[in-house]
Amino acid sequence: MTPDVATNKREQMLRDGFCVIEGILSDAFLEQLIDQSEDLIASHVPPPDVRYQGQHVVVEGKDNRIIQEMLDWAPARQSLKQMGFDDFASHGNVIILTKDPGEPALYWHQDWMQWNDPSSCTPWPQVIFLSYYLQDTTVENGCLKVIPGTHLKRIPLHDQLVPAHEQGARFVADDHPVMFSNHPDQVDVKVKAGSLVLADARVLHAAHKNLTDHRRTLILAWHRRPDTIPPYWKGLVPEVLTDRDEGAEYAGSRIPGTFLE
Ligand SMILES: O=C(O)CCC(=O)C(=O)O
Ligand SMILES: [Fe+2]
Repeated sequence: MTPDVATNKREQMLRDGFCVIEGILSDAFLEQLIDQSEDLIASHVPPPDVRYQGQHVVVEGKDNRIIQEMLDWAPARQSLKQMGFDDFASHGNVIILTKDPGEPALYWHQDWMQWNDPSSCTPWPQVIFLSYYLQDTTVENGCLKVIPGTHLKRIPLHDQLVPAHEQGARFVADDHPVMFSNHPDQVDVKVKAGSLVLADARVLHAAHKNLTDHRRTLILAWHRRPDTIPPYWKGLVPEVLTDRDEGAEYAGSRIPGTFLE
């Protein structure tokens, strides 16, 4: 990545809440990840409540050499570094998420779990996911869709959603008119196998149904950075952040409150 491209990607992360870095995995490592994920999936029984996310296999890097190699993947770390994101550290594990042929869409949601904390207002990302897609993705096989800018700006959809995952969304009917809707501002994130999608935990995202005959797999790794102002940030720092009580305990919440304008 040239320095200009890296700056553009960072700006896209800050403005839109996501970006794509193409061709990050070598063909050989992509093959290894496909084989490894197929093995892990074969010995896994997905609980019924995660059907909108697919298999949902959680794997610790310390238990799996290939997964650890993915978490340490030098081209990805290098890209993060060029973007000024080198202070993001992985949680040490991944989630393998799939859509098998015929499987339903994933509902609209965001994954930020600290909406009572003023750090919800950072104009830069604090928690991101890195998703490696192991197949080309299209609208037909269940690609990701994102509504740009919703990590920082409330839209009417925010107030119509059932809260994500275990907080309710896993239990909605698959014809829910809001959770599985199309939105006029959504972007379909169609990528080539071996690409990396970065997204801010706060951005609204979902995934299409898989209408094809082939499994679509991604390996997602959560990453977090320290509660500091990133060195690249030259803009104003919101007062709620400078006033934030570092010693305070902020009760977790998946529901955006007053910190999402
Ligand atoms: O399946 C996908 O493409 C996205 C998965 C996701 O966002 C999630 O499981 O929270
Ligand atoms: Fe998500």
